[in-house]
Amino acid sequence: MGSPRRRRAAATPAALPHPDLARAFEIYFRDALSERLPGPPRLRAAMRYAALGPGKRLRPLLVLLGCEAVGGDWFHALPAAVAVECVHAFSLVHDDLPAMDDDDYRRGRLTTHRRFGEALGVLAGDALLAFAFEELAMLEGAGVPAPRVVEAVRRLAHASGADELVGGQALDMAAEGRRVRTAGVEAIHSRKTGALMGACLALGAIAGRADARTVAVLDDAGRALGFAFQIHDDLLNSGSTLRKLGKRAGTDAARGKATYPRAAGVTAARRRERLLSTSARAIIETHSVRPARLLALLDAVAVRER
Ligand code: GRG
Repeated sequence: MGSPRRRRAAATPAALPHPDLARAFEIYFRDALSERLPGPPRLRAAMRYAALGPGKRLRPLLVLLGCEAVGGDWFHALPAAVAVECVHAFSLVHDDLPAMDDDDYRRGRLTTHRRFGEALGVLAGDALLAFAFEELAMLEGAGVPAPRVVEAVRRLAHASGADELVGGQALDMAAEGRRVRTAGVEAIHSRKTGALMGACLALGAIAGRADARTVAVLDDAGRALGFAFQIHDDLLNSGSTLRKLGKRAGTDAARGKATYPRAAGVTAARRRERLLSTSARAIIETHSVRPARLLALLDAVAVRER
C-alpha cells in the first residue's frame, strides 16, 4: 500500500488545465462549505471531508467553461458548479459504502465512512445531495433569471435521480458478476457517469443564457464525454495502481463489474472512447461562441492518468 509519503503524493489533485479557474472555484466552494453549511458539527465535518478532498474538480470546470463557451461570464455559474460537485461527492461517498463498492480509499486517503463511521457516511451523502439544491437555487442571486434557475433545478434533479445517476448505479450493481454486452454497458455508464456531465454543460449553458436548443445539445456533448470518461476510468482501473489513482485498482475485475473493456476488449474500448470524445468536441465546436478553454479541458481529460 506504500509509505505515508507516497500516499500524500497520490492525494495531490491531477493537473487539469485552467488553474486560475480551478482556484476561483475552490475559494467559492470552501466558503460555501464553511459559511453556509448547516447542521451538527460532526456531520458538517464529514460533509466537508467528503466534498473538499483532493478531487480533480472536473465537473465544476465543465459548468464554468460551458457557461463561457456560450458567451456567458463563468462567474454567474459558480453556484451551479458547487451544486454538481456536491452531487458528485454524494455519489462517491455512497458508492464507497459497504453496501455498494465497499472501498477503503478514495482520493488518496480513507473513504468518508472509514474515517467517520458508516452512519455518518450515509448521512453526509444525503446532506450533500440536499445542500446541492440549496446552492443551485443561489443562481438567482448570481443574476440568473428565475425561469432559468427552475430549468437548472429540473435538469440536475433528473440527472441525479432514478432515471440517471442513481438508476445507473442500480443497474451497475445488478450487472455485477454477469456477462454484459456493450449496449448494456452503455446503458449503465451513460446514466451513472454521463448524465451528470451532461447536466454540467447544460447548467453552464443555462447560466450563460444560451437558448434551449444549445442547452440540449451541450447536454448531449457532456453525456458523450461522460461515457468516454467512464471507459477511460475502467481502462485505468485495470492497468494502474493505488498510488497513481488514489483509490484501489483492479477492483472492477475482482467484482465482475460491467465495463466496456471487459465487454469489447481493450482496443475496441480505446476506439469507442476516442469516437465519443470526437463527437463531444464536434458538438461543442459547432454550438459555442467561445469554446477554446472547454476544448482544452476535454483534451486533458482524454489523456488523464487518474
Ligand atoms: C443512493 C445509496 C445510494 C447510492 C448511490 C449514485 C451512486 C451511489 C453512485 C454513482 C456512481 C458513481 C460513483 C459513478 C462513478 C463515476 C466516476 C468515474 C467517478 C470518479 O470521478 P472523478 O475521477 O473523481 O472525477 P474525483 O475524485 O477526481 O472527483
